[in-house]
Amino acid sequence: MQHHTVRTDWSVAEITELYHTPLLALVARASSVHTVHHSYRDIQCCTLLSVKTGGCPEDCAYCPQAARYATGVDVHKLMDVGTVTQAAQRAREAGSTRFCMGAAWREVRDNSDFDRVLEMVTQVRALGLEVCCTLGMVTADQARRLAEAGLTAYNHNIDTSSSFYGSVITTRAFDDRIDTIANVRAAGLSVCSGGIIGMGERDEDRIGFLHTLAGFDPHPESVPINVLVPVEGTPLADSAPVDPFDLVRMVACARILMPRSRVRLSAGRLSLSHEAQALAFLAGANSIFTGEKLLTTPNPGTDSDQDLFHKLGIVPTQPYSVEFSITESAE
Ligand code: SAM
Ligand code: DTB
Ligand code: SF4
Repeated sequence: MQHHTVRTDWSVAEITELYHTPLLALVARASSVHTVHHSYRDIQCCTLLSVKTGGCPEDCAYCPQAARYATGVDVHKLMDVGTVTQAAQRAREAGSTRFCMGAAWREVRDNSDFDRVLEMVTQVRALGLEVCCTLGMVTADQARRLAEAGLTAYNHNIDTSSSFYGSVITTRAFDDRIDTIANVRAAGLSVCSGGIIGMGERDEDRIGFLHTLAGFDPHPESVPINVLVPVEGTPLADSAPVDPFDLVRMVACARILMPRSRVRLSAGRLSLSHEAQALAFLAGANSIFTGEKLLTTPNPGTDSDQDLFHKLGIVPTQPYSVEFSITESAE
């Protein structure tokens, strides 16, 4: 049956047709794919921590942490291991099963800071959490060392289509991102890669973005779909707000194209009503970032999310059972 097939050979024409499907029919199809591979009760809660903040040499037009934009972000050198493990412990107590550490680096360097991140990875993993890092570009050897330290997944977003990429970032190329993702995969790590909508991209760019992701073999296990959080001082500060239905459309397409992946409703949830988030869950989103803050920008707090889960009858993935969450049978 079509729904059981995981394909990596989707054509641009097929994805274009999918993308332009009337929304309710698209959501209905995504929902039927979702229930084959996942359970609606299972939404993974993840916690982000910026372990090294601001001062980044890159020019990503959306990013509050790029040194060249005056965004008022508090620049902070790499945190101590103890501070990070305490934050991970609190995240676990608050119900998170995955802890994601972000650093505002262009790339990882083989220095004492990297050694410290490796130690953070080992200690957070020892708490029984999935551990993800997003540290910029990595070599094959660095990815291997992260895997040896106990890392579960590495996040490296392609962000948008290859053709729109240069309008958003000029200090590195789309293919650099692809190379890092290949290094991560070669190290046996789980891949987390997605992107952002609301940066002025056209439908064709969203389709191209989905086409690149759906063409990875295997697909990224984790696909974050971010809605741009416009930050004062960045070139994209005055971007037009995203229509929540566009987010739902992207989630539904991601779910249909990459049936087994965890699709993460990531940045931008503050601009979404509970109803819009419910529709995104119906369309196949099955993870959120919880807690008051993403990396540097605000996020709905625990009260709001617990209220949302309660209203929808969602039981977040339980701590300590994370190994089983992806294979859990459908309802
Ligand atoms: N420096 C590393 C890198 O670029 O890969 C890791 C950190 S970076 C902040 C991680 C991701 O956050 C980016 O790839 C981007 O997709 C997302 N992001 C950053 N700023 C954002 C914003 N204002 N709104 C939505 N997503 C954002
Ligand atoms: C991802 O795709 N979104 C998260 C995570 N991966 C690292 C980061 C969102 C950051 C939003 C802007 C900020 O808070 O600085
Ligand atoms: Fe630096 Fe990452 Fe922000 Fe780009 S997205 S400016 S690489 S921290």
